[in-house]
Amino acid sequence: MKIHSLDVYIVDLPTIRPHHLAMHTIVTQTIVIACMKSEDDLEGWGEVATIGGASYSEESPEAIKCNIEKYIKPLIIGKNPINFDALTHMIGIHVKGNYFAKALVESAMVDLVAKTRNIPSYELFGGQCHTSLPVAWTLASGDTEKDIEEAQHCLETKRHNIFKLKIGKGNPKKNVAHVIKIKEAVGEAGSVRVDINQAWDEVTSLYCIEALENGGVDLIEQPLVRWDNEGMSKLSSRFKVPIMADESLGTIQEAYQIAKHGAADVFALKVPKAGGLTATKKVAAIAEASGIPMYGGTMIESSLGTAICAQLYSTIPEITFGTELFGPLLFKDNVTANQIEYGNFEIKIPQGPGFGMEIDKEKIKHYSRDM
Ligand code: MUC
Ligand code: MG
Repeated sequence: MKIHSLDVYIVDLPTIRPHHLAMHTIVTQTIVIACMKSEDDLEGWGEVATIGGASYSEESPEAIKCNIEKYIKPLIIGKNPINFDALTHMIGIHVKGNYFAKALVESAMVDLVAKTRNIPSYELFGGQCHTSLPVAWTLASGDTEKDIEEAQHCLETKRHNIFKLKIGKGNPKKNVAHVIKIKEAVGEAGSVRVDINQAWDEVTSLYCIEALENGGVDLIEQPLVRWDNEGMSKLSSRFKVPIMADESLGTIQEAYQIAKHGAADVFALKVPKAGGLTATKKVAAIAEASGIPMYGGTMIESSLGTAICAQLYSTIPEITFGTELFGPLLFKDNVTANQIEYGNFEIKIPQGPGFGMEIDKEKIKHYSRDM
């Protein structure tokens, strides 16, 4: 089998409500989709999501599309996608960084190969350890009463009992009070966690994390700026509440440095941050070897990207902090004919062939745009 073509689409999907993060408010979520075809016209589809153009990470959707078309695509046309790890390694020699772009290309290769063999993609990564995984919901409406209502609705409908609050924007003390009110309302029925998205300094972190720990919060995600591993290690050893690395944890080299310096208690995996599915498994191996529990993160992917992450996370035994693969629930519309299933506080891992999602090409056409 040979790769015959590779097309990349920038797709803007509307969300059901504004989603507030430290660096950006999402009202339309931009995903990048790739369609890879073999010479006999079989298709493999991949997706990565970005947040707020280039405001969350260096790679904007436009940069992903442009760099794939100009630099990555010519390297792989005519090659056999079954060698996806070797091809990713070869791409890495010619293209530095660009991890989201590389992850997108690798996911399309994996989908194509798995579909050709009529197997789920997770069989190419050692097979399944989980058929479903716990799934968090992010309360990010920006309003305490609305967030409490949303959390109670999630508990009543058995949709989610893990809640993440984005508290990197605005006054830290007010945000901590907002979180503690939500924890009081949810009580023992739910786990409340916070994501600061790098917005605090060490001094702010010291008093805020103490208050959050005393208020019953279960997990503190990325309080400090991504390069401050020294600060993250101090916080990890000072507090009982676990500190999780998200933006500071991307590549396997970063994973090794964090593990070596104790710069996090938990790893937030995300397939695009690492540069693909194979690289994410390698990050997971570093966590496993270091005794660090894992969490299945999201960049807020649509149904296709969620299936990609869910299938990969399903092959990792130590996802003990659950996942946050709620993306499709935040979108008003999706790009697949079938949908991701949720229930009993979990996401059901889609079955194959490939990532198990049937692409709705009309939807892609409808929501896609030029650069
Ligand atoms: C992040 O930083 O974790 C994931 C969930 C969410 O609400 O935002 C993203 C990004
Ligand atoms: Mg995060």
